[in-house]
Amino acid sequence: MIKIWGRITSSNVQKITWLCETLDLAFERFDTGGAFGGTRDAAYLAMNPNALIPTIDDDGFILWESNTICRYLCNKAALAGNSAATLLYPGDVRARADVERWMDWGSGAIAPAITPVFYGLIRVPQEQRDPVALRAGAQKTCDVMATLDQQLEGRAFICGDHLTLADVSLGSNGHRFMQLPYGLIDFVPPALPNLRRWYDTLCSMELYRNNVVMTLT
Ligand SMILES: N[C@@H](CCC(=O)N[C@@H](CS)C(=O)NCC(=O)O)C(=O)O
Repeated sequence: MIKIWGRITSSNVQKITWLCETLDLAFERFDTGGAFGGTRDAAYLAMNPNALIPTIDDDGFILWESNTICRYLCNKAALAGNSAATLLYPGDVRARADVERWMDWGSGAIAPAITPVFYGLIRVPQEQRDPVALRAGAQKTCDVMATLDQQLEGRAFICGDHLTLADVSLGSNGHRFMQLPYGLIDFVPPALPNLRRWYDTLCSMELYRNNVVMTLT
């Protein structure tokens, strides 16, 4: 059974548990990181020297970096004949590169934009909030998300008509983006209708709701 270290409130852990359930892979998750701590314990650092979550152990194979974990789990499942894995992570080199492009874009563009806004609005006490910086961060996040909105024009999912690892990888920050309490800093995000439709579609999927759609904490 796959072991996963990481609290479920982490966007990077949510994508792994959502993927495991989508692929029907059995796993056991250990609350780690944030208020649970444990990431600086010697045993954890021996697995993941970054002191970050998630980390997995698949029958003795230790792996960190959430997108790499997603690709590994899909590759392994596909080799075992799991047809859901080949839909999520296509074998065709161009289709696969398209999926990987959006996964990398999520790490390189969305995560650095949304993470400070998420922390500022959800985890920083009100008296310590910097509304001017947060409004600028929220605007930057919306500018980045506008690229995703454009990609979703005429497409049900990021890379076409079915769910791929691109959606699994970006879906957790998609939930955060849609649910952040922008009113706390008097910020009104633009409509981004394609993004809204994509999010609504994901919300109609039981495994997304079970693993990702939760109160932001
Ligand atoms: N690029 C890494 C980022 C990992 C990361 O930043 N994880 C955050 C949670 S989303 C973390 O470990 N924060 C410290 C903590 O929760 O204790 C990945 O995708 O796995």
